[in-house]
Amino acid sequence: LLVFAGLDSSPARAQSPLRAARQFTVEPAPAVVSTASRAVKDASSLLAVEAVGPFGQSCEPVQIAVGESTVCTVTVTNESVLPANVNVKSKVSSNLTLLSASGAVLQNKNSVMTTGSVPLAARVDLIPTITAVDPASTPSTGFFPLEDVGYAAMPIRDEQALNFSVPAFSFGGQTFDAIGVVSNGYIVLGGTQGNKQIQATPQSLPNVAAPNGVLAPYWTDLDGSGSPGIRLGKLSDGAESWLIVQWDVHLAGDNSPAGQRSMQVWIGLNGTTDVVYHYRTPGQLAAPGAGLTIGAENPTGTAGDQASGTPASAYRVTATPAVPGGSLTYTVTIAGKSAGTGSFDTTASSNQVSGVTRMTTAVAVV
Ligand SMILES: [Ca+2]
Repeated sequence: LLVFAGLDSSPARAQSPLRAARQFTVEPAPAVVSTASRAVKDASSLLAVEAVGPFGQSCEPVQIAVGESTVCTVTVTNESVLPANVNVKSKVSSNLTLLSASGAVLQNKNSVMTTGSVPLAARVDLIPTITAVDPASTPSTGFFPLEDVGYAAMPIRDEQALNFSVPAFSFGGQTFDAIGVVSNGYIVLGGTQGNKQIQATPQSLPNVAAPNGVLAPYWTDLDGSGSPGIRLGKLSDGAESWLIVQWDVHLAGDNSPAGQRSMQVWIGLNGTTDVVYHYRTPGQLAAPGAGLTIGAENPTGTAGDQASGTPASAYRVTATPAVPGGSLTYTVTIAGKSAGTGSFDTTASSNQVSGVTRMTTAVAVV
């Protein structure tokens, strides 16, 4: 038995054995907030930058009288995915004098430095993993046709994305409240910002080139024109609710029955990573000529996973959260020696970055 509520239209009452196992309440679907297509130019670059940083410092206050003191704080964080050994040193201009340091060692009245190279742990990425699962182990026990419960299809063209504001959901410890649904069989977490995120050629995941942050139940060259398109639904079983994205599209250039492709992404709205892919015809989908990726990728495109072959079952995507890289902080107390403009200067070097990173904070003595 299915329970329906919150719909204006009267939904069909058809049931399949697959769906008899669970009762769902039907809720209003999110609406399209924007669309993007390959016709729209996008100048932004989405490549991830790997570096040791941010490197920051500040002094409080930045103006002192002769004989008064100020406290400066230096922080260096390893944002690379490799461990880094970092050397940091600071010095003051001649009208300032160092009184004390915490977290670093005074060399003399003008300079302070870390004790040798300080090892900073690598940043760990959000890492998605995809696993084939028995559809019967999932909440819907299989593909749950949203048209059966009254959700209308939204047309989608070839090479197009529909962006939706959606109820907040968690993926690998990050929260998203928008998705971009691309006609080529994948979702972009957070929504698409331009045409670089609409790609007909599936990537081998991970790939730092756009699109990144993809949930791809069936990424290949697909076309929604002349097909129903996209349905978005929200179903609840009373205890949990799910956002469901459904594609009813076709292989580019083949709107025959053999070219039809219908798949769903179920996203649990429960504060944890809960993502499942379903197919209307599992095991019967010939591999498309344009290639096929069934997988998931993190928002920076630096970690991802994919299944091999054509969909033979349902898939579950899990994700381990990112862990920030190690950081070091030291503070120094500086006194004003003579009136004039002065500065607190810090340099940082690392075995992961060539050259030296430099930062200067002006400290005025009045
Ligand atoms: Ca990518």
